[in-house]
Amino acid sequence: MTTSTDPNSPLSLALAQLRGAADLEALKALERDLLGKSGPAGQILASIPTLPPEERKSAGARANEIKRALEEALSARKRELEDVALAAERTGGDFDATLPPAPLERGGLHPVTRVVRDLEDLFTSMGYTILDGPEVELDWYNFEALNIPKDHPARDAQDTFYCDPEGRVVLRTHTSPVQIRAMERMKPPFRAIVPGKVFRNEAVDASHEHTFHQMEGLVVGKDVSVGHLIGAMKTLLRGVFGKDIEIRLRPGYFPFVEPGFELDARCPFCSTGCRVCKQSTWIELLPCGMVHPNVLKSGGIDPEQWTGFAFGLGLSRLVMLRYGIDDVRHLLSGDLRFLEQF
Ligand code: FA5
Repeated sequence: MTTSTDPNSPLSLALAQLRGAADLEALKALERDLLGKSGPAGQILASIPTLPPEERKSAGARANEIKRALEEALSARKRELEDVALAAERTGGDFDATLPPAPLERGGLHPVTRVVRDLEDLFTSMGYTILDGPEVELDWYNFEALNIPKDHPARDAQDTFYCDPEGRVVLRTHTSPVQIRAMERMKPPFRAIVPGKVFRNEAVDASHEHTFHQMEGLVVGKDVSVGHLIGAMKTLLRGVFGKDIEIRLRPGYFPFVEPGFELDARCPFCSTGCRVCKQSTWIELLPCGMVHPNVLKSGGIDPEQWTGFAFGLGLSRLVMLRYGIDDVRHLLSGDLRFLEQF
């Protein structure tokens, strides 16, 4: 703020001096001179007792205006000089404003995010909807509605973090509860995938985390069959590994599918056996199956009219396979040395 347009007024001269201060030292000296008793505001204040009473008020206001203008100019110049000093310090004292700036450090996408985005692109291109569901889930959705009543032995396979003493609320142990939520919300026919975080209260090692990612898939329609399931799984693997991958189905037990399968994929890294496939040439990858009629009923869908398939991809393990990561615990470690590699 300037309060005078006369370039030779004491205020204009003082402002010009402040703006032209060569360094912080000089600025400090100017502050002493210009904002002290002998500065333009100080002089007006000193003259007030000698003025006629009717002029004193306006003289006081003018002195305050000048003081404010000088303080603003002082702190603006101080900021400029500090920036210059800082830049000089950073460049070893030789600050050259004409040099190009140091390159910005760029972040990267987390490997799980990369794989999720690729899978989302792949599945949306096939007409699938992407769904989300709560990580803190009701026991009903996580277990009961999926045909896993209380005391069912299948609960033991998914060590659960309970959130309340009655056991009504849990951290979801898999993405399958979103099957029921999807059925409640969407009218068949529909196809959906659900990438998300899940939690299990289990001993942690190189292939087991307490918090990891899965991706559920659910298709409900007329006459949906195991053939459709196999076709979808082959497309998924082609999308992830960029080539056709041989698969095989073994029987697998999950109370919410019937029949249930464990889908193994031919190892994408070898033909005779390697460390990744534990010398077997097969990798256990994808539990899946035909949706159990009880589950359709829990979701409000008539199993006489509709059938469906579901799969529960171990996303964290797939990410490890794709990027050759040897320990699942790296994924959520937040260790920049790991993350910077992607
Ligand atoms: C399930 O969670 C079922 N909901 C999958 C399913 C969905 C079956 C739909 C049928 C139909 P399972 O407990 O096997 O199944 O876990 C699925 C995958 O999650 C496993 O194959 C494995 O890749 C991964 N997984 C399981 N536990 C861990 C863990 N502690 N750390 C990292 N990945 C894990």
